[in-house]
Amino acid sequence: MIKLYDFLSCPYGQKVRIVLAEKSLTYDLIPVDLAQSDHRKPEFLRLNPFGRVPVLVDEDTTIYDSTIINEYLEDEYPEPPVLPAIGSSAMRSRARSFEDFADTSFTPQIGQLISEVAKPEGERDQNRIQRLHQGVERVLVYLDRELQHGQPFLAGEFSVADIAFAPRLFVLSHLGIDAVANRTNIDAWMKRMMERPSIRTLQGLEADPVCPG
Ligand SMILES: N[C@@H](CCC(=O)N[C@@H](CS)C(=O)NCC(=O)O)C(=O)O
Repeated sequence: MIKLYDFLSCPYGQKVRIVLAEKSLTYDLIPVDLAQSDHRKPEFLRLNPFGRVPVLVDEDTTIYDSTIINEYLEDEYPEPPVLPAIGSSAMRSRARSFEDFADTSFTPQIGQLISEVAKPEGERDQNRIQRLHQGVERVLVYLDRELQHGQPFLAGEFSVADIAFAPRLFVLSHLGIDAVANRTNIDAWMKRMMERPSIRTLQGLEADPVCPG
């Protein structure tokens, strides 16, 4: 039985949970409470010396980092795929580039915004909030342009590219950011994603300032 060590509002853990749902894989979810510093306990550090969720254990195999976990799941449980087909090298690298961009730029930027707006009003850095809003706006303009050629998802079929953006894309409205106004391609893309039961598992999850991602 697969075990997933995770913190529910972690966007990286959500990436893995979407892939597990896409592939109809059952697993035990083992909560790691970041607010209680569970991730700094020796038993967790034995699984991931960097002390971060998510971690996936499949029999004798222990893997950390959402991208690497999802690559493992794709290798081990290939159907249905979450990467463009082997042989479509350009499309596969496009999917991976979007995933990397979401993980290293989009997701952390929104994490910072969540932390900043969670502060008591008098302590918020309004200039920082404005800069972060502008950064998110630039990404949305870019994504809308990337989706303009009528393909259903960022790298053709639904893939890790879309999965990596989904966790933070669907909390933007809680931050007062309208991702879809005047962006018909993003609007259609988000609606297509919401048709998938795997993406609907994100519904009701709040953006948590404990999770820096
Ligand atoms: N690159 C990692 C990032 C994972 C990550 O940053 N997880 C956060 C929670 S959202 C964490 O565990 N933070 C605890 C810490 O850094 O102390 C991945 O994709 O899995």
